[in-house]
Amino acid sequence: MTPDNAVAVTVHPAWLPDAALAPLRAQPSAVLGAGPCLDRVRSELRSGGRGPAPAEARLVVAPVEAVASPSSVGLDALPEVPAGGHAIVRTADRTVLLGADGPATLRGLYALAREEAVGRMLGRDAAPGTTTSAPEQPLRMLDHWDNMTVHPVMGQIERGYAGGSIFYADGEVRADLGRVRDYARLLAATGVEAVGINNVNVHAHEARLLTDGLGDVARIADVFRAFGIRIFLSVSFGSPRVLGGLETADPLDPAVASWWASTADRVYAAVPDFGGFLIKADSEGQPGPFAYGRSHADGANMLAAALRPHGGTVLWRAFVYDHHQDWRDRTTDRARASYDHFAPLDGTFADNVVLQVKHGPMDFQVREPLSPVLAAMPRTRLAIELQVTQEYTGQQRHVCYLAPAWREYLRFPLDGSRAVASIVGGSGASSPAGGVAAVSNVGDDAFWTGHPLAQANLYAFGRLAWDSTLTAEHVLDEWIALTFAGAGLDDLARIRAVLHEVMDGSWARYEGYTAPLGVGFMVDPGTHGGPSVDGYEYSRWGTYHFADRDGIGVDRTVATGTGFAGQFPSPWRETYESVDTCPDELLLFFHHVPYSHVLRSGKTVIQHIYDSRAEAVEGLDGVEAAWDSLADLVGGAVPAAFDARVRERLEVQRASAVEWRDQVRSYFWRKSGVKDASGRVVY
Ligand code: GCW
Repeated sequence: MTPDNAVAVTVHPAWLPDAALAPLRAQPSAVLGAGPCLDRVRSELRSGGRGPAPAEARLVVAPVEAVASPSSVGLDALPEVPAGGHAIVRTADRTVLLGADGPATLRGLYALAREEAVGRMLGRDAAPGTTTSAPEQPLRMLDHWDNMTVHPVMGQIERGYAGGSIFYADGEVRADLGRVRDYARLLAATGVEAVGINNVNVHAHEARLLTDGLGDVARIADVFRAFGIRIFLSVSFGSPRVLGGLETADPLDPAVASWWASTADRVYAAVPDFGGFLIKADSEGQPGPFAYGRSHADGANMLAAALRPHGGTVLWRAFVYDHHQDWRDRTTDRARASYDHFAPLDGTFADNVVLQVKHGPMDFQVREPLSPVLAAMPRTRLAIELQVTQEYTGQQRHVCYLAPAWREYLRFPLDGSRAVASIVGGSGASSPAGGVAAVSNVGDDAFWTGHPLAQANLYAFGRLAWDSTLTAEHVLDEWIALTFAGAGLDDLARIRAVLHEVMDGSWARYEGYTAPLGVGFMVDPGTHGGPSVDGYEYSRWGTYHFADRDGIGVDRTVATGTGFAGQFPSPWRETYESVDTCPDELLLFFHHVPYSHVLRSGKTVIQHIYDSRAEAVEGLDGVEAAWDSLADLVGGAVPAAFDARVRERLEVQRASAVEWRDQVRSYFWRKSGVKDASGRVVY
C-alpha cells in the first residue's frame, strides 16, 4: 500500500504524522459503508478488508445509514448522530464511531485520533459513554488568494508568506496534485468543508478557470471530494465581457443572466458538487454592478439564480470601500463603508447568497472592533471572514497565534445578546445560517506555512469554525498533541510547556510592539510589512492615524466625528462613543485624544505607547529562552529542520520587533516632545 505521504517525504506532516493515527491503526477495526470518504477512512486505518466482523471489532467506523441494527455493531442502541457531525460510543471493549454521512464519518475519524492524542498527552483515558459533536457553522471555508502565474507585485499568492501555490505552477493547474491531497487531508482533520481555489482579485488568466479551465478545476475537485470538501471558484463580475464576448456585464441584462446560467450549467456538468462562486465586486478595482447603476443585491441575486438549479451558493464579499480617498477629507471614513453599502440591502438577497464580511470594518488589523455589518443584517445569511495568512500580523515571520483573537471575535455578543458565532451560524434566533471563511496561510513551503508555528493558526481556524467555545489554549494543546504525537511523554510535556509560553501570548505581544491602541496600519503600503508609521498617512486608501504634536487617533464618534460608532447596536454604540467607556485597546480607533489622556489602565496614552512597545520586545527574551530550552530534543522529538526554521524566524522577529519598538517610540517622542518616564533610551 502506498503511504499517504508518499509524495511528501520532505514535506512536514503537520498535525497528521503517522504517529497520530498509530493508536487507531493498532486496533482491529471494521469500516462500513461506501464512497470516497469511506475509502479514505479505510486507507487511514490501513484496513485492507481482512479485518474482524463489525460485531467483534475493537473499533467500528460507519456512516449511520450503513448500520443495519445496533447489534450489528455490537451495541444495544444506536446514538443520535447530529447533522454534519458524529457520535462516538465507548464501551468496555469497543469504540463505535458513527458519522452523519461519509464526510462527517471521516472528520469523526480524525476527531477520534485527536482525542487519543490529547488523552495521551494529558494522561487522561477516555471514559465509557457517548459523546457527540456537531459543527456550529454550516460553512467552514478557506479562501486561497492564489494566482496561476506569478504576479509582478504580489507574487504568486497575494499576501502569501509560504512560497508558491500548491495548486498552480507556470500558469497551469499542477499535474501532480499530491500536495493538494495532503492539504485536503489536513483540512478535513480540522473540520473545514469548503475551499476557494483562486484569488478574489481575478486576473485575466485565472478568469478562464471558469470556462476553458474546467477540466483542471474538476481534477482539483476530485482530490478534495475524497476528503468531504467542496470547492468554490472566485469569479470576475466582468466575466460575460471578458470571457463571453458580451458588451456588458449588467446584471439586469437578460443576455448576461443567460450567459451566467449556461456557464454555471457547464461548471456543474464538470463538477456536480461544486460549491459556488466567491466574488469581490466593486472593490479595489474589481468590476461590479455599480458600473451599471445596479445594487450589490442585483448583482448577487443574478449569480444566485444561475447557481440555484444546481444547489450552488454565491459568497459575495462585503469588502467594498472607496480606495481613492483624499487624506484632507475628514468626512469619508473607510470604516463606515461596508455598513453604508450593505445594511440597507438587508432582506433583499436571495437565500443562496451569503454575504462574507471581514471581521473588522477596516482590513484584518491586529486590533479592530467587530464589523457592525454583522449585527445589522438579520435577514441575510452572513459569513465572518478571518485572515489566517498573517498579512498584518507578522507575515509568518513573527509568531502570532491568532486563536485568541478569533475566539474573541466569535464569542463577542455583538447584537447585545448573541455571540457573533451564533449570528453567522444562524442558531438561537431567526437569522439564516452562513458561517466562517478565512484566507489560507498555506503555500508550497515544506512546512506549509513558512513559520512552522503558523501551522497552529490553520489548525485553529478549522477547530474554532467547528466550535467557537473551545479555548485557544485547548486548541493549541490539540495541535501540539497531534503534531508531536511521536514524542515520548516526558518530552511531550516539555514541548507543550514551551509552546504555550511561546504562543499563548503572542498575539498580545505582536500588538504590543506594533500600532498602538487600535489605531492600525503603520505599515508599508506595498508589502504591508512594518514599521512605517506614516506609511499610509497621506495615501488614498483611507487608513490614517492623524498623529500631531498634541495627540493621535481617529474621531469616529457620532457627536464630533465620522459617526461610525453609531453603526453599532446598543450597548456598543454608547460604549465606543464615550472616551470614558471605550476599551483602551480600541481607544484610538474611535477617538482622537491628547497624549496626556489617561487610559483606564491608569497610564497616559504616550506612556502606554512607550512602555508597551518596550515590554513587548522584552517579552521576546522569554520566548527565545523557552525555545532554546528544547535544544536537547532537536533531532529527536523536535525535528532538526523544524527547529532550524523556528530559530531563523525568531531572529527575524526580534530584529523586526526592535525596529517597530524604536521607530514607534522615537516617532511619538519627536511628535509630542513628552519624555519617556521609564528612562529607557529613545533614539
Ligand atoms: O487586505 C487586503 C489585501 C489585498 C486583498 C484585499 C481583499 C485580495 O491587502 O491584497 O486583495 O484585502 O481582501 O480583497
